[in-house]
Amino acid sequence: MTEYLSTHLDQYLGFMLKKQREDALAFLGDLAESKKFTLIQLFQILAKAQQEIGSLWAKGAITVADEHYATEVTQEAVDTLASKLRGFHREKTGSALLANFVEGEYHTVGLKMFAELLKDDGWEVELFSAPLHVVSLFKYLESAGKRFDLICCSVTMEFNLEDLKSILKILRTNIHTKDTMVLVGSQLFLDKRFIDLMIDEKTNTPLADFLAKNFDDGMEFVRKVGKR
Ligand code: B12
Repeated sequence: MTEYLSTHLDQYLGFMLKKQREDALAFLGDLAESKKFTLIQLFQILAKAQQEIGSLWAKGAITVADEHYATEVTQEAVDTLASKLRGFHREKTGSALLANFVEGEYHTVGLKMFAELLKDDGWEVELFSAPLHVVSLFKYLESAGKRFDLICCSVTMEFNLEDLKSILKILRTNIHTKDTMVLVGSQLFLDKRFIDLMIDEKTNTPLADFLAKNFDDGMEFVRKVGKR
């Protein structure tokens, strides 16, 4: 993150820690209206702020309630910023489904932000941040007669990786999804150990088409595969 962005990060964080929700949202609204920043840059500020909140919580410097407060503000900020900055696209880039497939995964802010980034890039997006069981997904695809060009999911907790791997194996073989591109995003992929785990050990093939450690990575991938 550039020094310029990190000053804004400190200010946003300051408002959240002082429980100044209105000021936090107004501050971000002004940044959006200045037209100096892209949506992805502003989301990077929010993501960094959330990660900082996590570190403060882990150190015992703030409470669980403080952390929940910050997350509520950030989720509201995602909607506010997206509605202020999203471009209009007559031509659709493609269709994407974003879902939290793992029942025990409660971290959903990254997926929500990525959904907005895709919309901003012209994708038709359906987001399911409450856990969506693959069986329900397949029933939905069948009854709606739908196919998506891209499926995105996210995982944060290491203990959810095995469940996610099983789900990706099912997506790879099911008639409704086997030809769909699959993108997984996670801060775990900052560590190569976790990237190496994301293969089907039986066939030695990757379980996803791309593993993103941040939004830039993810957008670079989707811009390559999107219908142009
Ligand atoms: C908010 C929060 C929660 C909230 C989540 C609410 C919600 N609706 O999401 C709640 C309270 C539920 C929660 C619970 C827990 N949490 Co928590 N949580 C956080 C916190 C503070 C912020 C998460 C967040 O909003 N990040 C902002 C997003 C944008 O960041 P991100 O998800 O990392 O996304 C980036 C990349 O991963 C990637 N990405 C993510 N998804 C996707 C998707 C796609 C498609 C793409 C392309 C990219 C992408 O791009 C993003 C930008 O770089 C983090 C701190 C942190 N470092 O993340 C801790 C953190 C993740 N939590 C942690 C822990 C320990 C827990 C609990 C176990 C606490 C407990 N004792 O109960 C539980 C586990 C719950 C579970 N089973 O999932 C630890 C995890 C440590 C670890 N790795 O083991 C962290 C790191 C805090 C800490 N420093 O210790 N948590």
